[in-house]
Amino acid sequence: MHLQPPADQGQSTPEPSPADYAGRTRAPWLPIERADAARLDYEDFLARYVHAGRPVVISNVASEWSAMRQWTPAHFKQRFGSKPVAIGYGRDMPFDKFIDEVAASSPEKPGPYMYRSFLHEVLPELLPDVIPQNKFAFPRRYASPLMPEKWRRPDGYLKLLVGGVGSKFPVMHFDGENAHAVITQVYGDKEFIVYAPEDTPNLYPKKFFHNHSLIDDPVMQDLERFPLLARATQYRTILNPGDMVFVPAKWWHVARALSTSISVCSNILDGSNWDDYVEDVAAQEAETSPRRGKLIRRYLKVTGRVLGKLEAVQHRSPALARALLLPRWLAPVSAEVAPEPSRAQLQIRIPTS
Ligand SMILES: O=C(O)CCC(=O)C(=O)O
Repeated sequence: MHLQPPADQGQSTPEPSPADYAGRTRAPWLPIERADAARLDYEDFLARYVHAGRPVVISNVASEWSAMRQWTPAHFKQRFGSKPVAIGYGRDMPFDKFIDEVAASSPEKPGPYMYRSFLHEVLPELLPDVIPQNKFAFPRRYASPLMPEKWRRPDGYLKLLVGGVGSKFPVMHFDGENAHAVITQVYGDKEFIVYAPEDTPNLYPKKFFHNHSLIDDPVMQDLERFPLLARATQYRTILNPGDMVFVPAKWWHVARALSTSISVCSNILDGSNWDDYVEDVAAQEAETSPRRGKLIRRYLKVTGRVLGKLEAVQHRSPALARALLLPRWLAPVSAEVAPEPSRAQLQIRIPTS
């Protein structure tokens, strides 16, 4: 799907000087559609974006979070001191040292970008700061008690993303498990770029990590090395505090901090991305045991059908669904019946293997 740009939603992104990029071409881009949380009904969000596979930026999603008032680099430094945190794969650092490097980051010499710190595992102290749940980021089927424990993620893999100006998420990619992604900006500003799945042949996927792209910079493009990139349609936005971008399954994405930036990211799973989720998870399991892969596929297919039926009842008659206690068992179809996760639930340890 290539999207029509909304007429009145252009934004300009501060760009590095072209002189720094000899031989590179500045990419044309279209804005990602925008909506305001107060004017977007949750059911419309599901129909217009989640089930239509269409990205959107929703503003003012998190005004009640204490994170919006408290989270700053100085706050993290003071609160966590030298506690070790995961920055990237196999790379831990004391939090205070990391924050110093974030402060020293510049477009010419970008510092580290934190993208592997899952809140439940490393920073559970931060969980109360992101309650009440941003309803548009609700993890849906990931939170259902019918999900096998190994794949239950009541938090949708909630994690912290922090970087200084010029730093960026290390690779353009789409999320594993065919998950939808949601990134909510808490502090500072971040440029966010997405490409539709239809552009995959133009985005140079890596051979063994087919959801990672070889493209090093989608803004100042190396068209000699990546000529097909000129055919791809880039969508771009700037996330400001309180903005959340919804990135549908299989949409490529990458982000770059325009100032010191703090955000949280999580994933959504529901009927719209279930079938390929099942195939992804079954293939993962089959790598160690083909028999287990088959069993998991069968189990998840049945679970998907059951959840689909229960969700349909809830969609048609929320009152009946409530009487049948369905909201306890499934991913809610409406935020009005979405259970607010209790603190106890938020403190459970999410199994990682
Ligand atoms: O840095 C970002 O906002 C991108 C996050 C992301 O894509 C991810 O964690 O998978």
